[in-house]
Amino acid sequence: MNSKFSRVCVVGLGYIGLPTAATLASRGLDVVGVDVNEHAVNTINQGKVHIVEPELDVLVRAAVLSGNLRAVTKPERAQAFIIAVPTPFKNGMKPDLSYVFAALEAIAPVLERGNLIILESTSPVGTTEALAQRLAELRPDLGTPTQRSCKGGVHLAHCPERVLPGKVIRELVENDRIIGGYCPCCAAEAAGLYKLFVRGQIILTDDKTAEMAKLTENAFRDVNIAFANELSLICDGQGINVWELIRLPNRHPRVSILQPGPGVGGHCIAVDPWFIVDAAPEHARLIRTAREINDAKPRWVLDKILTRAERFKNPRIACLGLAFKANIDDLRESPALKIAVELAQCCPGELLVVEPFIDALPAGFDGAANARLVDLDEALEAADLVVVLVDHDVFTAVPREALAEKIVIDTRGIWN
Ligand code: SAJ
Repeated sequence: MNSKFSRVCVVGLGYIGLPTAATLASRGLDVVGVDVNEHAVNTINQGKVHIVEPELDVLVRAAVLSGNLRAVTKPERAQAFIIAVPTPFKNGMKPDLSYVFAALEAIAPVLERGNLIILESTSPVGTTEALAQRLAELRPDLGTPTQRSCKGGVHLAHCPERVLPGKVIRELVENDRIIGGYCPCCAAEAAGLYKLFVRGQIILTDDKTAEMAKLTENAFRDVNIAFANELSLICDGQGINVWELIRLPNRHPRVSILQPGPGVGGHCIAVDPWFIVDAAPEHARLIRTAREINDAKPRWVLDKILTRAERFKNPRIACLGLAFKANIDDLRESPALKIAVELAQCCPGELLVVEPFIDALPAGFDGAANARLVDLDEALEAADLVVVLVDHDVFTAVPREALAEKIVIDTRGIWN
């Protein structure tokens, strides 16, 4: 394909940056991936991956073998720079943009006139504009974009990533892509890059609207999950099976309720709605309440487990899953992890943790002598209580006979 972009530098080789870098490399571009984590850089240069995501290993191996993808610890010159670093929150649910600004500062020395900078990290409204201001300070010589015009200097856009962990490789290509330009010329430049690999529609807007669009998608999902979680508490008190219940209104043509669970985890849905609340605390009442409902669910599950365990002097509790959702290894903000760690601290018995996607218990369990990482068969054999915290396929496939005479707490409704 004829394109002005032949060399791209991707800053941040995590769940978004690495798949994006490998996808661009698979389209024949020369891609330099940058990460401060040397272990990640070395692993990628061996054609391997440091994270679990279906099909990513094959894509990265091919990209590295072809010579189109290289990982380094410092940015190098390129025509386009993609920033895909974390935007967590810090104390008081305030956005922590330190990684984004550190990435900009790292690329600033190698930038040239005409380059394109894309912010993919989910960001509060105004972040792209703040980057433009910072860039003007860092490299006044570049004709950096100011006052909504790039004046033919450096182009800047926010193109939020919107892929679902577990389906990243497919969604990266097939999803529609929102491109928010700092000015219309910036948006057009960025569209030229995404056209190289996106099969979905490319929709142009301004940077602020793009920032808010991404936050809105995740807040919408959070509110819908909070509705399901609230229903699960109501149904529990009334002796109604919430999963059976939800199937019924969902047969209505205009009702589509999501699923309750042990809480909402991950680095996106459990975090991003707070960026809206932080910016408009007086108006974002529903969004805040949804966050509070979802954040309270792990405590409710924990209390339920402890109540059911009371009849045993030293209960053996099998906790199935630690990840924040099914079939991935990601433990960030995971409600399952929160519940299991607390259980290890307050349970008098033994905790048999099953998580097929990790090799050792994470740091949260340090000092918890009563907790062990075991395989599924051992846990099912020994446990008095079986608690499903994650709907990994291997758990869904457990034959019902293996659960006979066990107390089962199924927070995901997989054995309904
Ligand atoms: N969950 C439920 N019930 C449901 C659906 C999800 O309890 O019915 C829980 C999950 O178990 C998990 C959490 O919510 O703990 C979040 O999982 P998810 O699958 O809803 O979303 P993420 O965080 O993996 O990815 C989301 C996606 N956003 C939307 O679907 C609107 C994805 O498209 C975004 O790219 C991603 O956030 C992101 O990076 O922002």
